[in-house]
Amino acid sequence: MKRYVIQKCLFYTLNFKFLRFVFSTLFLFSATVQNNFAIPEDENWDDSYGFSTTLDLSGTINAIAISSSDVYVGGNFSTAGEVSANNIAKWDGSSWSYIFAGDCNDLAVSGSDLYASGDFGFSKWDGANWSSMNVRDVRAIAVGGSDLYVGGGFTTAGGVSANNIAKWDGSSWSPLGSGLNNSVNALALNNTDLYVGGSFTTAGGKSSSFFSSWTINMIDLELDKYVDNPTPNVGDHITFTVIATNQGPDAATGVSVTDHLPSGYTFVSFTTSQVTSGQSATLTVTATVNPSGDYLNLAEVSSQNETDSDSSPGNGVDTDGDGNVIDDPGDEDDGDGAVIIPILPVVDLELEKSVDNAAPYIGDNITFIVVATNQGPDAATGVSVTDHLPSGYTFVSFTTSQVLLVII
Ligand SMILES: [Ca+2]
Ligand SMILES: [Ca+2]
Ligand SMILES: [Ca+2]
Ligand SMILES: [Ca+2]
Repeated sequence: MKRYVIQKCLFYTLNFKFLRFVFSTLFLFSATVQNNFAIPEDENWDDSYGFSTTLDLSGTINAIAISSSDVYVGGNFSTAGEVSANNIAKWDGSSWSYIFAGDCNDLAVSGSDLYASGDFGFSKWDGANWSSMNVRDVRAIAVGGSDLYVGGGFTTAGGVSANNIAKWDGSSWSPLGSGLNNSVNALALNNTDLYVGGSFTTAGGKSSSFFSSWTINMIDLELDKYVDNPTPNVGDHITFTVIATNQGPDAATGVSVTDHLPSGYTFVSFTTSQVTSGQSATLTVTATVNPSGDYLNLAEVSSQNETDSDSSPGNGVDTDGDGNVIDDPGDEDDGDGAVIIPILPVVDLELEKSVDNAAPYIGDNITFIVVATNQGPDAATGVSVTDHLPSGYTFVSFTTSQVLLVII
């Protein structure tokens, strides 16, 4: 068609050559056309599927999905290459095969399954059979790991209430919060951010102008720490308890809590436990109170796999910088501290010494009795008594009684 028009122009050029400016204009036009013909075809594009080939498709393609080395195309066509095909076909790198379906508007591969949406609804092809996914009017599909996200114009997915967007985890449907107030036409997933576009004006009840994003695997870790005795004696055993709780809505994985026992304590033992729901975990640390040192004990969530809605792991406990780290509502909720005020024990040791015979003969055996008594109020430990037998005596024997060390 284009070549015909050019020849016609040249013809007019010959007939109106006396009009100089017209000739000039037409000459320029002619030169431009010649330049177009000089442009080589792009080597990047593959012409294997052209109309004159045996691999051509007979209608429009709306979606493409990749599964390993296979490429699925979906659209509105009746033949793929030399095989009859209804709207979905597979290209294995050398030939077409087909999967019978209605008009297809989107495709996605998750695991070994092909998911397709179209005038037939939303269905899964497992390589041998179609099965309905029980969602109507799906217009966009995104795959994240083993999860599948679909958007469209629906209020239920597999019987579960879901407003225009839903997640399929391989076995069941679930909504994404309260969803969108109007239809979803586009989805794209980037790590943990699912971007959503459509005709909606609210997303999750929040104002949103036709575009929003949903954070996948949102969690809310909270951490509380306390000590069983805030005023122990030096030398006492005390126990710190750290409770990490996930307020959800999604499951938390890879959660690590860091608790550095400061210099005011000597480590004794620890235990961990996880409640059956998997939503909270408890760490207890037993330590001895040292006579001096740092007694402020901090604990914080130091890592996790998912995104926390209101805190970041490993950024310190005093996140508001006010110096308070103990149950401070101004700090992030994934860290906490506990402190003690150590008390030096007070004792009152008394010692009394007596001899059983104050006027013995030379050579007699006599007995000295040393009584050490603790009048308290705290326990006395590490008590030593020294008794040097002077040169006027020769040692014979000694006995001790635990009574001497009993605390009063
Ligand atoms: Ca949190
Ligand atoms: Ca606390
Ligand atoms: Ca934090
Ligand atoms: Ca603080």
